Amino acid sequence: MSNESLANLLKEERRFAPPAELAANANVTAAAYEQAKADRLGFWAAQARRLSWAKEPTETLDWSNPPFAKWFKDGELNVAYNCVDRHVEAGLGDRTAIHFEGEPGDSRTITYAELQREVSKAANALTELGVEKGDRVAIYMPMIPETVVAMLACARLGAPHSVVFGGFSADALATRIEDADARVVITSDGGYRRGKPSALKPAVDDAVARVDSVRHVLVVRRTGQDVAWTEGRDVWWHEVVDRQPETHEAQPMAAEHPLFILYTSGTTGKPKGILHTSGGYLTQVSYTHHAVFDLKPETDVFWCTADVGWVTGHSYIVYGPLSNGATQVLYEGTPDTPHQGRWWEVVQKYGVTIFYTAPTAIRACMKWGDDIPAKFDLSSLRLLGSVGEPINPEAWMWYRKHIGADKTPIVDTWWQTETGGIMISPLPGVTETKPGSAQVPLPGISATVVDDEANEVPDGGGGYLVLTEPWPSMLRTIWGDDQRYQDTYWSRFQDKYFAGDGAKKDDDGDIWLLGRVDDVMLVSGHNISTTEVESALVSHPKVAEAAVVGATDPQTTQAICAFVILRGGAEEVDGLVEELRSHVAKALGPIAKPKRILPVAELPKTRSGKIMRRLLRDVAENRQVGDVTTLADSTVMDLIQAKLPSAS
Ligand code: 6R9
Repeated sequence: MSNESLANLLKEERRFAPPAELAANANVTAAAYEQAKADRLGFWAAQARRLSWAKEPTETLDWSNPPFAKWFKDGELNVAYNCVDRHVEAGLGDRTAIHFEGEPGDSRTITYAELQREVSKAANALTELGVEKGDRVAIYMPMIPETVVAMLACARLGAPHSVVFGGFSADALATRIEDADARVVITSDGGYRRGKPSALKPAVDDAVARVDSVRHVLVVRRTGQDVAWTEGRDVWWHEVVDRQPETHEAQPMAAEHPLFILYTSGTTGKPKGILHTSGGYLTQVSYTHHAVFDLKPETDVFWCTADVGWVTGHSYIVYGPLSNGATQVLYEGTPDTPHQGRWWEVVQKYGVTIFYTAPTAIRACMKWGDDIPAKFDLSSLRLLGSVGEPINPEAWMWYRKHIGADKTPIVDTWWQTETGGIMISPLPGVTETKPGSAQVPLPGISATVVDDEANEVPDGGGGYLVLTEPWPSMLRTIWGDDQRYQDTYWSRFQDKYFAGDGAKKDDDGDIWLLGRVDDVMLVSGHNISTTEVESALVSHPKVAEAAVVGATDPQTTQAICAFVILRGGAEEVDGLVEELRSHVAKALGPIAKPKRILPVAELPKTRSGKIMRRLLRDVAENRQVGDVTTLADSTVMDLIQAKLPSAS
């Protein structure tokens, strides 16, 4: 296989230096790279001291049985104590922890002192329901404060939580409850989505009926809609939590005590229960939140728009920000309810200073038009972040210009459910940023790009992203399946962690992520990245979004087939498809010219916003479309197929 085409496609020359003021006051400077390089374990041992330990660890890493890592193994701490109580003990009880904004417009402000009381009551309630250290608790909730409280209450008791995204079906929930053998499920009657109450309890009733491990279902009343009730099993949160004592003594846990299981959807096979533990996980999410977002807890208002059902919500809504004593926004609903400026209205209302979202959302905002954010005062913003997919350079430029007033730095953060915390990202006070690149492994993180034979590629080369040293917030295993953990992540390139992403290094050695390797195309002997062709398409003024797949082709092995969403409802005019094909050929070279381009109204996405190219490949190859259960909107595929003149 040739990797050079992967390496030499897109040339991005734009550079953005950190704003001088931010650089001068940055939490982390270039010295951190040097310190970590000189003594990686010493660096992480120092970061662990950001936390409050009941027993300080003396050993940083035990890697005697790779790939099974133990970080800070003789240390003891309580994660919830670190996220809540210690801030109250430090006199910060009156600081706002959460500005909650419900979709219908209701709002609540919760201070750290209130959060401490709520978490203590919830921990007492779970204890009354029989939850003990080590028991698993499933959480199936909307984006409301009780969700955060429930997670912290579990952490406080050492009962690993398994948060299942509220948009998942009863089926998906049942599989996950069963795999983790959860004893209690915490849910709500429903949540508000797209302007109306959306029920959650029926899916729980359905799922719990199919498994036998669940003893209790704890139900938060959010929407007030009718719910079916199983006496003895179901209990209302307000009945059992509200009457509990407001104090609870947090017990220290061993650093390697399991904190949570989070299932990754995965495109094939049974979902993988990614296991994260306490001390190393909290160290890395706390450090990365401080370093990458330059958080000043006294003055910043942080907002991560992810759902807590995804790892981004775990690490950068719950554990990272709260361990740092941050003030943050928690928003329940969708970005376009009741209007397409809702997010910017929330930024204006709370004076959000740091905003973290996904490329899919940025592209949606581009599609809705520049005039929408322009109606709001976004001048409080000083830092923007991106996560979840490669961000197309044009989306990056739009984000900076229309949300960031052409001056805020953007941190493009690469990481995974498995890595637990951010791994590759610019540092906002240090790195000269490049649109579309996550650029550099963080201090203390060892990442590189290798070829098929596991050799590191030179600058300018392309191949596979690997992590070459263990890191504190790494997954410890796949729940109940050590073998699958080894096979999936540690067998392809001997002792290196294989992330499953294609990547290249540019001439400066900076890393560019090129999408999942399953999505890389092989065209006439050249590996071509779907990400790069998509970015070339999105750089055309008429294109808002693009998804590219390789379809089997008798002449060229695979032929590039693109699905595009036109911008601002642009009309599909004669000659536009031809213009777009030439545009890609001009940007990337003739080899990357799509054979077919099909304008569509929507693209198939997972519920966390990642494009599901597998389904588009089915369409492009004229096959029956495969499993659509993880799609956010399963009607999208019908729309796309209806547009096809003939699928050949
Ligand atoms: C945090 C999260 C992980 C996969 C990952 C990669 C893609 C995430 C990215 C990115 C390019 C970025 N990904 N961030 N690709 N640039 N900044 O999204 O976790 O849901 O497990 O997905 O997402 O393909 O391997 P998860």
